[in-house]
Amino acid sequence: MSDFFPSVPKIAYEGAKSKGALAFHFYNPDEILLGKTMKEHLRFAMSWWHTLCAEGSDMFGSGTLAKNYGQSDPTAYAVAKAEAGFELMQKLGIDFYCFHDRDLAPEAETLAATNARLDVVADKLEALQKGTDIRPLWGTANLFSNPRYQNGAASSCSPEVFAFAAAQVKKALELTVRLGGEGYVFWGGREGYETLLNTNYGLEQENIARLFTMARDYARSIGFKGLFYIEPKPREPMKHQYDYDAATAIGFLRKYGLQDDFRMNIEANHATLAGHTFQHELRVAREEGFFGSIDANIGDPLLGWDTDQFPTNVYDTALAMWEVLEAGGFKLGGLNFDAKARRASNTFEDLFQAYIAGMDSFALGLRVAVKLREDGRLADFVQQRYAGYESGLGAEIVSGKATIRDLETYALKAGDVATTSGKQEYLEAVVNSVMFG
Ligand code: XUL
Ligand code: CO
Repeated sequence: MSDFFPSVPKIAYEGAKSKGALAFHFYNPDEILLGKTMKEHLRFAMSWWHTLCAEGSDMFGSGTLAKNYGQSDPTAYAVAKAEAGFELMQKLGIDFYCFHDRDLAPEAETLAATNARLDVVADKLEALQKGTDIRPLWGTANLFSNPRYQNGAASSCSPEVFAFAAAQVKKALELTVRLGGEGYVFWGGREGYETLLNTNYGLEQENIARLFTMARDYARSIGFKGLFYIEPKPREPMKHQYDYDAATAIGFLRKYGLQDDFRMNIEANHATLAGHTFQHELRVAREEGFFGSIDANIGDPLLGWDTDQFPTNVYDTALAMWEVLEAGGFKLGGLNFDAKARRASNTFEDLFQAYIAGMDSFALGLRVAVKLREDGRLADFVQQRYAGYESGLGAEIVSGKATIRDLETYALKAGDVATTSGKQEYLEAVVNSVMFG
């Protein structure tokens, strides 16, 4: 193993009572819950971009933590970054990583030279993966940073730009397959519009579906067995992005016949930007049969932008893990920390502590979700609340037997209806009693 982070040991589980700052307090990877280890339930992944590339710059100032790994040559830097990534994952016991093509290696003068640089990094990644369980949770292509994508990628007004996007996706798919990746993500960073005055909305939507279809068909032809994901986000960088939220993206997939190959990658902060809770987005994905993967982070409800903070709110992680368990758990997806330490958390130790905080928070969320299921009060309440649809009038409505005339006859005779309490505060207290009892 490399030695980029000499002050950080392999992180061990020390339990809730330990005050160790570089230890897990709630994430005990081998502990069995509901028949699976915590590690199998949570399937944690490291994001290449925030973790290994981003140095903490913002629009008002430069980076606060240098991540050049002692290299200035772009290819040597890319290779050293891979070594640093593996050291970090192995110290944290993380088996998955997520990458954009551009995170693995910076762009060169031409597409051919860029691809050659990616091949060097892929050789290195293959060597590092050997003898470990580490592999990509998903790969993706960065179709938003280069100025050529200022009008969109697949949704660009220019077919030349569409061709460049397609070429990048093809190479990113090949890398994902070569490295044994289990998924491929489309986040439509610039797929949207700033003003409808210059936008052919219909053609842009169709062209996005064309790129997805080409990607699906090509990936299957080179042996990709994994899932594709759409990662919804309503805005930022575009004023309006087409994959606004899970419901919108699912409607799109069904319209274009992509529902068998694509699922949702739900990101907590994107839910906040859409005016939804994280749990809402997971519930929509689950109920529609599109639950897939999670980008684990948290936004700031007081701010209207994507702060990508490490998730530490256990109430949120508990309700998210409730949805994950109700969906039957992750199949090929997992929990990717699309999160960055705050700009003033400016040491590598902070980065490890950020991961520990995030992993422990999801471990706590899992533990609470398991207890909520065992407690049973929430599920029983919901079952009882809708029990009217199991017999009599309700069963006739659900089975389609009752006509609108029958229902009018019923209502005219009934006089009035009995109302039932939603009991929200009681249920919120139940969650608290399970969490802290
Ligand atoms: C941006 C975002 C992306 C995707 C992958 O908000 O979440 O990093 O996760 O392109
Ligand atoms: Co994301």
